[in-house]
Amino acid sequence: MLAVDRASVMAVLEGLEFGKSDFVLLDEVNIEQFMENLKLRFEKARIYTFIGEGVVSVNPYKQMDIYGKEDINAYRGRELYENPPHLYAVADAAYKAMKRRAKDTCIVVSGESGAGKTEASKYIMQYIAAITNPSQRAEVESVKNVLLKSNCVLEAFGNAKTNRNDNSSRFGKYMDINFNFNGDPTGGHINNYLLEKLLRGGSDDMLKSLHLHNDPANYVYTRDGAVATTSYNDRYSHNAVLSALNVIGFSEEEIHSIYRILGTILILGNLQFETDRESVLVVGMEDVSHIAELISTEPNNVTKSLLYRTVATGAGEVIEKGHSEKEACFGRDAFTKALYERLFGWIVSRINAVIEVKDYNPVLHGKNTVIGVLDIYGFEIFDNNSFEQFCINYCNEKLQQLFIQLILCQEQDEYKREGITWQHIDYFNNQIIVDLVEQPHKGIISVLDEACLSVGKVTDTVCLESMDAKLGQHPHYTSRKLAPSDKTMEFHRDFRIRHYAGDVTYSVEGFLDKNKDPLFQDFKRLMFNSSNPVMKEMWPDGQLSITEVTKRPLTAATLFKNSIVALVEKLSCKEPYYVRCIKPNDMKSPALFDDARCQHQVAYLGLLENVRVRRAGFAYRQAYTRFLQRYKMTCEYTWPNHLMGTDREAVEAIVTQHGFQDDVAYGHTKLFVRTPKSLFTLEQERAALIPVLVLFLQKVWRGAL
Ligand code: AD9
Ligand code: MG
Repeated sequence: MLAVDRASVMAVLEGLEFGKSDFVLLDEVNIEQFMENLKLRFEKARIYTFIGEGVVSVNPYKQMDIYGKEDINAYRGRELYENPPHLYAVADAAYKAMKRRAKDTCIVVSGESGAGKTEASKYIMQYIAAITNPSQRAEVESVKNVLLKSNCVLEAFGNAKTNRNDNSSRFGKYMDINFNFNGDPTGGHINNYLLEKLLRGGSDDMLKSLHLHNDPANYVYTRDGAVATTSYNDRYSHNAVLSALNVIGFSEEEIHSIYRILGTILILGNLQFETDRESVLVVGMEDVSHIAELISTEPNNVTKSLLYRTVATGAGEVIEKGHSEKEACFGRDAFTKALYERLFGWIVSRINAVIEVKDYNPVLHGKNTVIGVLDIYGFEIFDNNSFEQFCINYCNEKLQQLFIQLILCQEQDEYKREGITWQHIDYFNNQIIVDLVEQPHKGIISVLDEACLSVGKVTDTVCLESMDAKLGQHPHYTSRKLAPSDKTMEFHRDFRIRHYAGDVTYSVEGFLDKNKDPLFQDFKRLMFNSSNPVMKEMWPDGQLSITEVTKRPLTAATLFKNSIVALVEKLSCKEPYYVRCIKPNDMKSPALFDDARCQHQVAYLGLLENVRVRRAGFAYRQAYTRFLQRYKMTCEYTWPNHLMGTDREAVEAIVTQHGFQDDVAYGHTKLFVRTPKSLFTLEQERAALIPVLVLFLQKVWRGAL
C-alpha cells in the first residue's frame, strides 16, 4: 500500500477551504488580502493564523474545543507547519528552540484590551506545564503549581471590570520561567508595568472584620465598576485567590495585612472634607479611627497626614502647612493609589521570593535556560488620548523596534547557518519615533520632565509650547500650532505623533500632573511608622524626614521609560515568538467580525509590516524533507516516491519542473523561496490535484488499490 501522509493531505484541504494558514503566503501583502483571509478564517472558526513563527489570534468569544489533552499531544514536539496554526504550535516552537539549542526564548503577546492576551498567556503557560516534567517529580510539580497559581493572585489584584473587558488586566506582565537542562521548570520571576486599580469579592466575615460591607456600590472607588458582572463569580474567585495565596506561601499575617490595606483604600475613597471657618476638617471621625486601626497607628496620625503637609522652608526650618480642601482631596486620592500600587508591588515581590531559583549549580544542573512570557497592552487609540496612551504607545514603539532588530538578526543568523548570502532588506525602521519620545534633552519625555521640575507654575499648555519649539521640525511630530490648517486638532491642547502603526493625537491636558509623583512625604511616613511590620516593609522611603528628601523623585514617564528599557534589554537576548491578538467586535459577540475595528487593529499591531519583514529576503523556507512531502505530488520525478538520490536533489527537480529556479536558494538543510508567487504556483497546482488525490486516497483506504 502507498505511504501517503494523511496529515499533510488534511493540511492542504484545510488550506483550500479555510484561507491561508500563514499570512506570509498571501499573493500580495496589502490590507485587502490580509483582511479577507483573516475574516474568512474567523468565520470558519479558525481563530489562529501564522505569520512565520508567530501567530495572529482573533478572540472567539466562545469556548473552543481546541485546548484539550489531545490537542496538547498533537502539538507536542511537532514542527510548526505540521499542524494547523495554534498557540500551542508557537509555545512548542519556543520550548523546542530552548531545549534543543539551549537558547533563551520569549513569547510576546500583544493586542488591545479584550483581545485575548491574558487568555492566550494562560494557555501558553498551561501548555508548557503540561509538556514538562513527564516523570512527575514532586519538587518540579510544586514549582509549576506556584507559577500557575501566581496568575490567579495577580489577576485578583491587578484586574478589574472595565467596559471593554470583564476581566481586564490593568497592568503589563512579564514572566520569566527558568528551566534546567532536562527542560523542566525550576522557578521564575515576574515584572509588572503600569498598574491601574481596584478590588471586588471579599467574604462577609473578612469584610466585617475590616469594617466593610461587601457591596462595591457603597464605595466611590468601586462603584463605577459595580455593574452586575454575569461572567464572573466573585465569591468563587475570592476563595480561589485565598487558596492560591496559601499555596504560594503567604502567611496568615500577610494575608490579613493585604485585606487591611484593601479596607483602608475603600474607606479612604469615601472620606470627605469640609471647610469650617478657614480650617479644613475630615467629615466623619469614625472612618479615621477605622483607618487607624487597619493600618496599626493612632487616629491622630491619620488626621494629621490627611490635613497637613510638612515642608522645609528656605531657612532649613520645618513647618506644618494646612491643606486646602482641594489639596486634601488630591492628597487622599494620591494616597489611595499609592497604597494600592505598593501593595501590588509587594505581592509581586513576595511571589518572586518564592519562585526565585535558589542554589542552582550549572555544573551540576546544566545550563539554566529561560522562556519569557510577556502579556502587555498593545497600541491604544481612543477618541481622547492622554498620558496613559502616550506611555503604552511608546512601549509598543519600543517593542516594534525590538521586533525589527530581532527578526532581522534571526534571519541573518539563519542565513549564516544555512550558508546563504545575506541580502539587503527594505522596511520602515521606527527608531526615529523611539528617539522622538525618549532621546535625552530633546525627546518628549525629557521636555515633560523639565516642565515638571521647573520652579514656578508651568501649565500643560506651556509644556506643549516648549515641545513645539523643540520638536516642531521632527517629521513624526505635529501640533495644531505648527499646522494651523489641521482642524482635527485643538490649538493649545493637542499634539500628534505619527506612530509606525498610524497617527495618534494626544491631549496634553493632565500630562504634567500625571507625570509628577503626587504623594506627600507625610503619607509615606505614616505608613512607615505603622506597627504592622508588613506595611512598614512596603514603605521604606517613609523613614526619610522632609529635610532629607532633597532629590526630586523620578517622574512617572521616566520610571516607565526605565522599566521598558530594562524589559527590552531582557527580551533582546532572547529568541522571540509573537502572538498578536485581535478583538473582532466591541459586543463580545462570537458571531461578528467588525471589518473596520479589525482593520484598525491590524494596522496598530503593525501586522502588514510584520509580514513584510518576514517576507523580505526570503518569504518562505522549509526543510527539504518537509517540502518534498508536501509537493512531491506535483512532479513526475518525485511522485509517488522519488528516485533522485538525496531529498535536496528531489526538491531541485520539483523547483526546476515548475520553472522558479531563479527565485530560490539552497541552504544546507532548507530550501529558501524569495517570493511567495513561486510557492503559490505550487500550492495551486497541488490544490488542483487534490480532488484527484482524494478519489485516489478513498480507493486506497477502501483497499481498492
Ligand atoms: V486586557 O488588555 O487585560 O483588558 P486581554 O487580556 O487582551 O484584555 P482577555 O484575555 O482577558 O483579554 O480576554 C477577554 C475575554 O475574551 C475573556 O475573558 C474570554 O471571555 C474571551 N476570550 C479570550 N480568548 C479566548 C479564547 N481563546 N477562547 C474563548 C476567549 N474565549
Ligand atoms: Mg489581560
